[in-house]
Amino acid sequence: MAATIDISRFSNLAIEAHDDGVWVVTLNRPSKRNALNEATVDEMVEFFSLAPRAGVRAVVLAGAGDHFCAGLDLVEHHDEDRSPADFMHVCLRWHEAFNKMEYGGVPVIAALQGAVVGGGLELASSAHIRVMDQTAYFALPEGQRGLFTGGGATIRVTDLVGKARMIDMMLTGRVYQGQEAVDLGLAQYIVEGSSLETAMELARKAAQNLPLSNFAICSAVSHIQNMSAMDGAYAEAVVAGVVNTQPDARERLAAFADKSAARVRPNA
Ligand code: 1HE
Repeated sequence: MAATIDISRFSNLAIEAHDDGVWVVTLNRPSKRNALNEATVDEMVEFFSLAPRAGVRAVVLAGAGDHFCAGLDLVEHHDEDRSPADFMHVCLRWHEAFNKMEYGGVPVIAALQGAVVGGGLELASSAHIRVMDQTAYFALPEGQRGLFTGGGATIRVTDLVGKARMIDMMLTGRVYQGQEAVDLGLAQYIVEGSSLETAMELARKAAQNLPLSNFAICSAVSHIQNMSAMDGAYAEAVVAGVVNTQPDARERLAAFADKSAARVRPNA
């Protein structure tokens, strides 16, 4: 059942495991602005397939260099001169990777800087939390390139910003950045300093939750969104039945009952 992740197998991703169960996965083609070629997506499928069974408590997803990710590798796409069927399979592979992130049950926190564009935004929108720095900007330049989104933007970016803004971004190449991007939901945090540092703090915090609680949060919420309200409520009850009676939670509940656990207070 348990899996191991052999870091030496990865070259397009730089992977680093920390003692507290936080893993840092870095898109590592900065000279190509971390554009997503087929090999990188294959490595993402491999990592995110293994992570839920390998004791990974949280993942920070980052991009090396000044840009998070420039989206589809346009040069590879040009050189491969793909058939419709070929590109459909490329997209299905992206979906496999991104679904494993969103539905895998391990918290994924994206640390964003510079361009988060096209497929880069599709990738970022598959993470559970997005932290941007002051340089980060979001766009869907597919329209200008004679392309269309294929990595889930029609679902995930539309979920974040709504249909009208998504269509505007695609038609006009509109760029969002700064506080406005947070206000629209493209990121949940904007920081003055390094997005990686804040993403690490958030990941360490999430990693302290019980794994089964995190599994439910980072899998059930997304699944339930795809259901009718009736079925979703039913699924929620079933998941809560399992999670909320887990033996590992008893210690935390006891600490609340004996008043030794921290209380929820407003920020100072
Ligand atoms: C790339 C890519 C790429 C850079 N594919 N190679 N995505 C886009 O339309 C974004 C395209 N990229 C850009 O607009 C810019 O490159 C950036 C704003 C991200 C960065 O600008 P800059 O000035 O720092 O870099 P650059 O000089 O444009 O590029 C540096 C190198 O990265 C250069 O390679 P070199 O070998 O000539 O040095 C570029 O070719 C390479 N590079 N971006 C391949 N995207 C499943 S459907 C998804 C649909 C999409 O994602 S459409 C793609 C949208």
